[in-house]
Amino acid sequence: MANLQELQELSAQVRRDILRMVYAVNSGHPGGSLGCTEFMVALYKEVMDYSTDFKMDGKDEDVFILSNGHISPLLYSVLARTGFFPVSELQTFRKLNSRLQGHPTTHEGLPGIRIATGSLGQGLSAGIGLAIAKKLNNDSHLVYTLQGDGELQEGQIWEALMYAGANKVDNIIMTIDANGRQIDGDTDDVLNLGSLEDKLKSFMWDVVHVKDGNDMEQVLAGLKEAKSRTGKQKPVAILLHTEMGYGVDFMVGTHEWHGKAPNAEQMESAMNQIPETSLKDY
Ligand SMILES: Cc1ncc(C[n+]2csc(CCOP(=O)(O)OP(=O)(O)O)c2C)c(N)n1
Ligand SMILES: [Mg+2]
Repeated sequence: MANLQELQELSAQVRRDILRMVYAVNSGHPGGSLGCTEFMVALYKEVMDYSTDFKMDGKDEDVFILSNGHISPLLYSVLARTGFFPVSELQTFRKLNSRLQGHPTTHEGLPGIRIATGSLGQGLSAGIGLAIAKKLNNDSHLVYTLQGDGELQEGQIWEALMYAGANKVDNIIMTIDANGRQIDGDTDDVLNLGSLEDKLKSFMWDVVHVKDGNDMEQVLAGLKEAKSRTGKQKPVAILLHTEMGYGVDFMVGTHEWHGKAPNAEQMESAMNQIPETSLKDY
């Protein structure tokens, strides 16, 4: 178990990784990656039970699916820094023949990746299938997924939500990155999602709120609460309220950094705002 300060230090180093990866190739998605950093660090450092000796079938361990695959820089950094592959491999992000493609893929064999994601809307269905397989195998571990809020506009999500609720798939925890933003603007303007809590409850899901998804203590408490609600005949959702671009002053308050790399001047400013930690840059 890491203490709060260690988790915050790792979060800072992960944020540097995200920015350095995206800047190096002048492409990628910093906004959502920075916003979900506390969540992913908490999940992999404190919550999930898994082995870094990677097995594709995920049997007898907790599994995670990044359904909003565009925030791959965050996943790659956390996987590397929890021991799935060398941290130095982060420098291959988005390069030809790299195992770290722009969106996670499986055929390059990167440890920690069990499904190709990035075509939005699919990860929840796969997660529900995995959760049902766990029940059939008498495997009491959990399945975790992360969805973007804009991603929820995909029709397949609602079919999956309906299925899991009706079939009492109570060993899955789906987290929604409720940042209120997506590629083209605010979710309220692009396609208003209404009350997600009401919608989820009407689909027979249990709902946990994390008011500030960039506050490590709140994220840890929310994940703990969600875990305690599994096994009770309902799938569990976490509404994680985050800030897109969190940690870099000019990246917050807008959707503009959803999928854009900083220029040299902006990068210098961002790096000054998040100094290198004792964990060291890759
Ligand atoms: C099926 C599909 N349609 C469109 C896209 C293009 N796309 C990539 S990210 C994105 C916006 C997603 O919004 P959200 O899930 O809220 O992610 P955030 O911008 O908050 O990171 C879109 C439309 C895609 N990847 N897959
Ligand atoms: Mg969003």
